[in-house]
Amino acid sequence: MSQRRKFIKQSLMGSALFLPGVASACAQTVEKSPSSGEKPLILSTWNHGIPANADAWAKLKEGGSILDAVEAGVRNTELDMENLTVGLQGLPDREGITTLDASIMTGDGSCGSVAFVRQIKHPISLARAVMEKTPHVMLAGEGARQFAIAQGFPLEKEELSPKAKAAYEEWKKTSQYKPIINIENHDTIGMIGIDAEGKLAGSCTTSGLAYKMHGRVGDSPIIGAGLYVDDEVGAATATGLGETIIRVCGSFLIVELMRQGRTPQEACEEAVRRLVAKNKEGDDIQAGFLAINKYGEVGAYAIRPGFNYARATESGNVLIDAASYYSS
Ligand code: SD4
Repeated sequence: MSQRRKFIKQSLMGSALFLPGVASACAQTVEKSPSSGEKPLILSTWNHGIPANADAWAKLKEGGSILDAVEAGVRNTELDMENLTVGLQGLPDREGITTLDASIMTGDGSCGSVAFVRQIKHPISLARAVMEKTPHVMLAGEGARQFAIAQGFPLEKEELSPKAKAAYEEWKKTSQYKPIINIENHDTIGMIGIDAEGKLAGSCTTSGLAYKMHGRVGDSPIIGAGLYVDDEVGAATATGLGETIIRVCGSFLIVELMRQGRTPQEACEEAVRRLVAKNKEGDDIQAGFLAINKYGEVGAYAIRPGFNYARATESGNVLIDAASYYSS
């Protein structure tokens, strides 16, 4: 962002602080995440974005496409036994079954996704197979599993990981169904990237909300909600309480705002404002967005503090704290 625009924004924010009732809602939006403008560039949500970015970067360096890179990157997270929000090690639904959602998209409009799928170690690769080998965009549940078998994906044994099992046993003591995502309860990976020629791709994979209703599908496999990519404009991905993100078509909204001239940062901020305005879920929720435009500029913004993301360029792979709508 130019110094002039930054100054105007800061002045506006400064004046907003004097309006009664506006202060808390507008706090903390000023400091932008650094916009590198560098290409290639890979961005992903949360701390585990660092190893995921490293794998994506390695794939690019060995001559893979940006699509290959965003697939390889999140496959790392799908195998991360410490992550209880991605992959088969993720926390189960309220019936004790782990079900997965994933999507993948390239900037020419090609996309594929799977939802409510069981026993598949790499749902992101299954989403890619839907994109490349079927006339459809989305397969769900048993149909997705049947397609996986037909494509030669191994079916994993349906059992909870030790950490997920222990957490589920604990949860069953109260069986409290309160689908919140706050800052301690998240970890979905959304990854977006741009190659040296300006081609974009993105991926998103999750086990969704812990203890969700059986059959619940979040934003991550929904093209336009958890992920959207357009080579003419840029890309966006989301993390957090999926219901709130679906309600505003979050990732599509951000790409469309960028198309109309907003920077990635401005677009993410507007999407969060829209989401908060439509949010009926209560006050304790978290959702965050990441975006890049076709120039390789970056935006990131969340409802609450605590959202971070990993950014990989030629100059390194670093973790960055995103600004948020509410301050701590
Ligand atoms: C969902 N958006 O299923 C996902 C959850 C998430 O970090 O992002 N967790 O609602």
